[in-house]
Amino acid sequence: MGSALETGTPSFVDRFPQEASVVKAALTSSFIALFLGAVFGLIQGLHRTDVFRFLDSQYYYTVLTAHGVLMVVSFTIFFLVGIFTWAVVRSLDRPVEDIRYTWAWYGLMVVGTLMAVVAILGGFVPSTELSADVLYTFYAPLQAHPLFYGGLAIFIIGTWLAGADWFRSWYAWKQEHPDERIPLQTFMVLTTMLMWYIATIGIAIAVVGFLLPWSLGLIESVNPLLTRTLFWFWGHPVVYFWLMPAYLLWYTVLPSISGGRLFSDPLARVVFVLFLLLSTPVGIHHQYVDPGIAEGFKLIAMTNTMFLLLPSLLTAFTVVASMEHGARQRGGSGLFGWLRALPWRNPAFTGMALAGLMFAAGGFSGMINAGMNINYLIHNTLWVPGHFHLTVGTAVALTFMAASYWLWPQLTNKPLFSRPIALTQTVVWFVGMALMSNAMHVMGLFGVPRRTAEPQYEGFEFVASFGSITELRMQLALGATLLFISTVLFVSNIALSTGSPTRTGLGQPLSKPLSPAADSPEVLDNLKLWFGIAMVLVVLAYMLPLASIVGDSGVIDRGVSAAPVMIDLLTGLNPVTAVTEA
Ligand code: HAS
Ligand code: CU
Repeated sequence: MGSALETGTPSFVDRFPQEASVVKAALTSSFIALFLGAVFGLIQGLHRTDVFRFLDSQYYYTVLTAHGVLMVVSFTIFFLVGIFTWAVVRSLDRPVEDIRYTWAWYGLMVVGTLMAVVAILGGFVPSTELSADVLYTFYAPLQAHPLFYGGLAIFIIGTWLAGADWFRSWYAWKQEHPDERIPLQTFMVLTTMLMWYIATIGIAIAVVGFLLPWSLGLIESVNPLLTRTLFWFWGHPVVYFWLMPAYLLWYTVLPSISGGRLFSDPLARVVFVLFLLLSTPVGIHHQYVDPGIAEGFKLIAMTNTMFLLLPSLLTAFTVVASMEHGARQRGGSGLFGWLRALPWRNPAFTGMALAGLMFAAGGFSGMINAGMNINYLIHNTLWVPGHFHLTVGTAVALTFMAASYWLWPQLTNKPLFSRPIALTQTVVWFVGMALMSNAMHVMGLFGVPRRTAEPQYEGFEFVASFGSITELRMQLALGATLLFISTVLFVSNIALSTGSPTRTGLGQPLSKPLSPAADSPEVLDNLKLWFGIAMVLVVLAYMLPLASIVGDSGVIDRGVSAAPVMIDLLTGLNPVTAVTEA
């Protein structure tokens, strides 16, 4: 540590070298996944727009699965475990309890990923038994090789153990600081992990109880509606598992980068508690068109989803207020004039601000998805990929890249290779995504389907009128190409930073919130209470729909099951006839 103080603030690696190695390993895994995912993304974007076809259409699902899984399972979650480890160690200001344990869960996640990726890539080699062309929404009836499900299970167990690692650190810290509030970053990590433990119950049952035994041939058939419902039980909260590390960065790092302070620590805590409570009991909003789930349950999911907008709207307010505070500290003034005083030349800032801006649009398309009646218009169209490329593909991905420009030097003691390239990269991402997601949303409204290699509707022409499908296809392909270029710029900038001359003291201190935790009631830090309420809400939202699905399939004796009667009362619908009619 001694020499580190010579040139400035000690960085994370000066203070916690062993933990910095794990964080670096996790981020490196994440960036490798990002790069590979981007290669598949480009192939697929050019293929479905018919601009250039690298492969036969029979491989489209293999490419799409590789793109989806590498991006939303590997890239996002490896980044999450890296950033959460950093956040817990930094905010508790203590090393992990046992670094071998930390490496063990990271190792499990790597093994799980490799198994799943081998199974997916097997799809390119028809002579092998391997294939997992099941998309990242891997519910039945599509079936993958057991290696894929096994890999996923091991990966998820790795994340559970990672969560236990962070709880363990917090517990040890608490023994020494019995009267203190949980540091904000640790609070965010712990509430997110509680949400994750609840959410993964669904996917664990789906994978271990049904999909894996089915693909091993141990059971002959599965109930597709049941595995879909269990999938979405997890498949919605997982989107907040991707988003929460970005929120953590927006709340705790972005204000400092903007030159100011977080507006309110208590409000940030409220937001994370709301996500813990509301993330899971909404999954049925992905199943509005599924027959076999009574309308009343869909209505409940829709209502919960609308409540779930609240923490993001609160975030928009708090984060922008903190940015404005920073800008005014830097001399900005006027109603909107302060925007000019923000540090737009700093790639970490610009990336996160542009990510936030796009999230505003992604949030609005989410509200449209969530409306039960209007969902029928856009479900299974290209609109939905348009939505999630703004949310996970920009709010999350661009924030992660921007934050890496800030964090990576503090993990390695090596300055970033090039700030101008980094700045260009964030802007290229923004422009590429603006084109691609705009085209996707509009094409979705025209009814162009998602998840297909052959959606062309017209032949490819070089002259295309503005707003025609052909023009939109070109817009999509151009956007996809820019996104690929942006990814290459990002990954190579980070890779080249490793070779730059070593320095010490690259630490970037974080500012304190304007309104500290002490301003809020202590009950906010009562994790057991929030976890308990969250469990109750999940049981309320899912018990009856699951009971009716299981009951209809005959697993539960209808004679003793109260579910159909209660469903009748709740919805005025007879679920059994509802199923047969649908
Ligand atoms: Fe979603 C489908 C509803 C958020 C991801 N979503 C998907 C799928 C994915 C996904 C991957 O109700 C496709 C799944 C599949 O393959 O089938 N989504 C919502 C709603 C929200 C939402 C209501 N989604 C997300 C997030 C995701 C994500 C976050 C990933 C990270 N989504 C749906 C529905 C479907 C769906 C339906 C099913 C569609 C179908 O039919 O298949 C909300 O959480 C959104 C709330 C967000 C806001 C925006 C707040 C704005 C902020 C910005 C602040 C500005 C800043 C910058 C910081 C209300 C916080 C300022 C800058 C300056 C310069 C000042
Ligand atoms: Cu959802």
